[in-house]
Amino acid sequence: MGMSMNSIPPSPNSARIMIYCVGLRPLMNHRKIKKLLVANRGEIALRVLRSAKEMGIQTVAVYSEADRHALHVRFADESICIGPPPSAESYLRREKIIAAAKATGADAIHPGYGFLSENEDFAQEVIDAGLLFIGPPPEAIRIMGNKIAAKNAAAKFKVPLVPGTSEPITDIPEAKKLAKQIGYPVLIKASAGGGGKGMRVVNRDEEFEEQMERAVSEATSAFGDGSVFIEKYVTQPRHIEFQILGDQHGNIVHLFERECSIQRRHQKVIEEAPSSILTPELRTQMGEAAVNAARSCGYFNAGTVEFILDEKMNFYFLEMNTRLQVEHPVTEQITGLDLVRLQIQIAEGEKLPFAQTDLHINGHAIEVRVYAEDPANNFLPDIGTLKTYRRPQGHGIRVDDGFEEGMAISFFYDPMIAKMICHAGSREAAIEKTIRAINDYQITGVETTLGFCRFVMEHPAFRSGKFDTKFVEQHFKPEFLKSAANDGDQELVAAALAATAFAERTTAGTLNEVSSTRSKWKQNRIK
Ligand code: MV4
Repeated sequence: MGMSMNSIPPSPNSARIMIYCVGLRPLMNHRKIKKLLVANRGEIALRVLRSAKEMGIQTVAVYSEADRHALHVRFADESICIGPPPSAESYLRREKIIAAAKATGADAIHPGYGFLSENEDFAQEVIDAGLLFIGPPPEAIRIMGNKIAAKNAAAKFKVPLVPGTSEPITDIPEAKKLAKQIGYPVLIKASAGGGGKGMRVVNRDEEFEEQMERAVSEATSAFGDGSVFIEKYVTQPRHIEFQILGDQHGNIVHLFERECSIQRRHQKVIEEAPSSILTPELRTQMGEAAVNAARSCGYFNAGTVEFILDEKMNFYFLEMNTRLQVEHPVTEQITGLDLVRLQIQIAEGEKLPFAQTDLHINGHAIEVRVYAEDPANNFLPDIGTLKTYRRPQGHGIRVDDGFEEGMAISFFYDPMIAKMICHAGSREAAIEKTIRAINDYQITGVETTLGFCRFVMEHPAFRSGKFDTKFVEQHFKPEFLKSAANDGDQELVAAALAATAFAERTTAGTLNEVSSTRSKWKQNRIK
């Protein structure tokens, strides 16, 4: 195995630097990958391994001691242990992963999502080790990892931004003046933040100092970087993100949008493609803005540009995620493309095999995330063993998961069991398919978010397409999952009525039966 390492060309640092100086584009790596190491675990590791295998690429899995018997380990051609269960001692150890690649003779690393996927130092170290990083250039990760730098880069390419400050705030009285100019409510955001961490809403002038101090101290303790900036607060936005793909020859296209407004505490629960509110004109405009945002940081490979859309249908760039995202399958279903295959081809130096005008939306796809969490108990993780685990099947139903019946969901990692993606000809048909598939999904042993996802699918606000990022907060109460016939609470009764179909199915009335459909399944078998 050590021998194959010799076949990897030496690190092309000098060439890279030269080309940087000439055209600001990194080296075109025309290099076929023979062996790929996947620096991740769970469903995404399997997802990436599958595409690699299909392309005839040898595969290497890395695993922590907790994942010795995990599916990604069994599925890969080779595997290598990288340390104890905590991710800080295994999946986050850059040097161990690069050493694993060298030891197995891998010539490329795919980071998946989470873990090291948006770590610019890791990307650079992979390149410096003479390996291909299946992702964007480190410089693009660096720019987009800093929200202020990201906004300034995007602004140069005329991407619309939320009105706000373009530099980190140091002087509080000065910042307060700016907030007044912008107009309350304003939002204080951490420059190093993302995913909602370190954000503070300020409604009035009098609150400014207090919220400012909180934001800075939160940002300092969470990111080791206290720089913050201010934006006008968009009160009930929709979260719409565009998938982009760029090659190393300067071609960038977008693969349309994903609607991600159904979130809970910045955790996405349901995503769909396309969004039900974009007009073709707005889609074109936002798509062009997304491509420009990518261009502004010299991006290539797969990435996602996040926008918020206000009630007047104005859109604003928020940030860019420089990785393959959890919800990428909805885009794959409506475009018919394999994003991981394309990521690999791009890293190999190939040109994009299509132009923007070749791309079309086919039907509608919805993804529901199945977490081992208890929606009746504030979505607390409910780790345990999957006593029963049966996936739904059928035309247009895709399940990306990393478990089999009898396996345990580990306390060390994210409690996502699976993503279920339903694809149909229209949004209505995709919703119906999703509900049927949820009902067919059989999980016992842990509580899951399946019942919650059915609640969303059946809710009039979701069905009408008129909802925003406050949907869960506004419409969901855990009581809906237990019993519809509660007390005289007006709002509760109204919403319970909205969820009638849902309530009728929950005969015994506890979430366990809802999410697992255990009782229903038993009945079916008795009959
Ligand atoms: C905002 C916003 C309103 N106004 N910025 C949340 C995560 C991070 N990506 C940025 N976020 C927001 N930025 C302005 N100027 C509202 C949010 C926001 C949000 C955005 C997308 C999806 C869900 C959200 C939930 C709460 C707040």
